[in-house]
Order: sequence, then structure tokens, then C-alpha cells
Amino acid sequence: MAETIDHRASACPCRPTFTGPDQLLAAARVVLDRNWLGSSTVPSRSLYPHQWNWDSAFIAIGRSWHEQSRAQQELEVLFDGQWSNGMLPHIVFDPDTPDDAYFPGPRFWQSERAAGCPPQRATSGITQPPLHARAALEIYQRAVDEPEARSFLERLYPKLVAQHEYLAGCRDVTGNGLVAIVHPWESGLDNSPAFDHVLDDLVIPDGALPSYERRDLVHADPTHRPTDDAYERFVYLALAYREVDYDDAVLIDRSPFLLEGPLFNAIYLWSTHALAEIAGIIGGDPRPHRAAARRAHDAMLAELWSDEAGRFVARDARTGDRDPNATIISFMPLLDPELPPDIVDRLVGLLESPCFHPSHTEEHYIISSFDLDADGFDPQRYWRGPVWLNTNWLVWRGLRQHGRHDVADEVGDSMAALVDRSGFSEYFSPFDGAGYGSDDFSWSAALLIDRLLREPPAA
Ligand code: 2M8
Repeated sequence: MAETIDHRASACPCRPTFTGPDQLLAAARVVLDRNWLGSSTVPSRSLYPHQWNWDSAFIAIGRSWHEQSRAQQELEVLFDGQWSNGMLPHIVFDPDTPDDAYFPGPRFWQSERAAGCPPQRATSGITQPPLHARAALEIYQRAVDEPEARSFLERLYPKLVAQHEYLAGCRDVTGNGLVAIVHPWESGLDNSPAFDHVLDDLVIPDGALPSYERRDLVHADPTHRPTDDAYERFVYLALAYREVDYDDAVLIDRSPFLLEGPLFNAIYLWSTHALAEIAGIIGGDPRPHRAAARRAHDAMLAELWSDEAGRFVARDARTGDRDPNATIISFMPLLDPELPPDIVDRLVGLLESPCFHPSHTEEHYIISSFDLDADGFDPQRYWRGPVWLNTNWLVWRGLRQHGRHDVADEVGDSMAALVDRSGFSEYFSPFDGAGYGSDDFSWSAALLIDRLLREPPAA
């Protein structure tokens, strides 16, 4: 058990005072406008000055409520960076932003080494959770101009199919129906304790790392970001992939990091269902997508559910070792519309337990990214304790899907309360709601829009 610390001492000095949902919505739109580059949106002008893969899906969902055209463009421009094997890179670099504005930038990744990288765009060489089919479907569902949205779906559908085929074909490394990630950055939650059981054993040979400068530390407090030790592991794993020219077949034979996780797979499954719906809308065949969704559903229950722990766990695809930590990823299979009700109940039980409910302080916010009682829980450190709006939103959508509106409302209300308290920060303390990381963070704005407009909070 971790020592009890009074984290409320770290209260954020800035307290935006929004007078209600309308002001919050207007402020969220201003953030998205500020971060618009002309054809896509940066997650943050300072920390993340390029286009990120799953950020753009979240952003497109938020934009879909009031600007169909930019929402569509966000995804279409992202897919301009797709590789010919279907891989959708986790960063598509903005050619007008200097290489040293972000590390690792285009000179590090050298995406031109991969046979299928599009010649016109420099990209990273890894991917991120495939939320894009879901985002595309939601843009269509809210479109003001339906014929245009239909033709958008027709244009995007083959690219989405290629993205899913890449994941099912090249990343199902054990043949069990689950998609494996080859780098913590692919998870979207890179510094999460969910990966410690694999990363702790990683040995970096002397001289294997180039010298580099962490640009993130110029823009954010180092005590809120991953440690240098973690970063070395991230850089080392990225280099290992680059050295084999991003050839999955070779990498998978050698990579020390191959992980089947509940977040990536739950999003893949949720988007596979969306792909089936899109196929139906544009006159395609939904059946292969339904079959793929069934396979992912079965595999997630068989391989990632721990009945003993009462939660979903990440699994080392090479050794079969399971992650012992309770983190936010434990809840993500709530996105599976066919998740059995008894499992939904157990996840709700965990969510309501002291592990994720900081009820010992009067002011508190859910859902922390790590078990509040775990050794190593840190309310300020990147993915090791703070609340993030994107993970809240994913759990909120999952709970609503299973009719658990009482708990869903609590999660959704926490999103609005955090922004009300600290503005559109990248992440927040679960105790006092202080904001950390970047200000004016795009997905915080986009997902708050979705939360407020999908179901306005009760007055
Ligand atoms: C964070 O990840 C990047 C690397 O991709 C970083 O730490 O530099 C994560 O929060 C990730 O999920 C997110 O997509 C990215 C941009 O917002 O930042």
C-alpha cells in the first residue's frame, strides 16, 4: 500500500470560471480553432506540433458536432500518411514545422526506409489505437450534408479496411485473434505501469543509443513526464524497428516488446463493428467485419480477462506473462457491445472501489489512470495516476453502451468538472483537479464537446 500523501497541497493557481455548458462549449471550440493548422489539428501547439493518429480520431469526433467538413478533412489528411501495407502512422509530420520542434522527429524515424511510406509525407514508423472507423461513422451519423458524408465514407472505407487488415494480418503475432503492439507509444498510454512487466527486463546494450535532446522537457515539468530511463527504453525500441526498415516479420522475430493489451484490442473491436456499419451504409459487405469482431471478442475474453483479478490485463505475447497492475486499460473492453453482463458488473465494481475512487478526499475526480493504492501511483506523472479525458470518454461510452448510465454520468460529469476547474489541460490530478502537461489540449476540448452534446448533464 502506498503511503497516504496530501496531494491537495499542489492546487493549481488557475481556476477558469465557466458559467455553464454553453461557455464550456464555446471555449472548447476556441481551443480547436487555435490548434487547426489549415487541414488538420495539432494535439498541442507546444508539446505536440504535428498530427497524431488517435488524437485526430478524437478531434474529428468532437468537430463532427459543428463542423462536418473539418472533421472529414482531419481524417482524410491523416490517411494521406498511410503506408501501402495499410499501417497508419502514429505521427504524420507537418512539413512546415522544424525537425527539432519535437523529438523524435522525421530525421529520427527515417520513414523513407520503409518500402510503403508515402513519398509526399514524412511519418513515424509505428501506429496507435485504430479509432478511425468509429470516428468516420460518427461523422456520418451527425452530418448536415448527408450525400457528402456518404461519399466521404466511400473514399475512406478502403483505407480503413487496409488499416484493419494490416493489424489482423501483420500484428496477430500469436495467431490468437489479438493485435499486438511493438512499442509503448503504440498504446497511446506509453508510460503506463501496464508495460512495466515487460520494460523492466529490457537491457539496453552500451552504446546502442544515439545522443538526443528531449524536447518534451522544454514544454512540460519533468516531474510530470516519463523519466529519462523510460525514454531510453522508448528510443531503443523505436531504433530496433527502424534498423529492420520497419519490416514486421523481422521485428516480430526479435522484438523484446510484443504486447497484447485490452485498450488497443477493445478499440480495434469497437471500430471493427463500426466498419461493418459503414459497409452496410455504402452497399459493401459487412460480414467479414462481423466475423473479425467476433474473433476479437472471443480472443479478448479468452486471453485478456482475468477472473481472479476481476479485470482485463495486458499480456506479453512472447512469454504469456500477464501485467499484475490495475490500470485504466483494465476497463476498456466495456467498448465491446457483446461483453457479458457479469463481466460488466465486475468492472463497474472495480471502478467504484477505492482503487479508482479517491473518496478519502472531499474533492476528487475519476478515473485515475492507475490504482490509487498501488506502489508507484503518482497523481502528476504521465499515465501513472492522473485522470485523462480521453480514457474517461472511452469508459463513458462503454458504460452507456451497456446501459450503466448512473456510473457513466459520474464519469462524464468528472470530465466537465475537471475542465471547469483547470481548463483544457492534457491531464489532471484525481485529488484536486489541478491540470498538468499541455494547456489547450485538443482532445480534452473535442471530447468535452462530445460529452456535453451527446447527453447534456442534468441541470
Ligand atoms: C503522448 O505520446 C507522445 C508520443 O506519441 C509523447 O509522449 O511524446 C500520448 O499521450 C499519446 O497518446 C498522444 O497521442 C500524444 C499526442 O497527444 O502524446
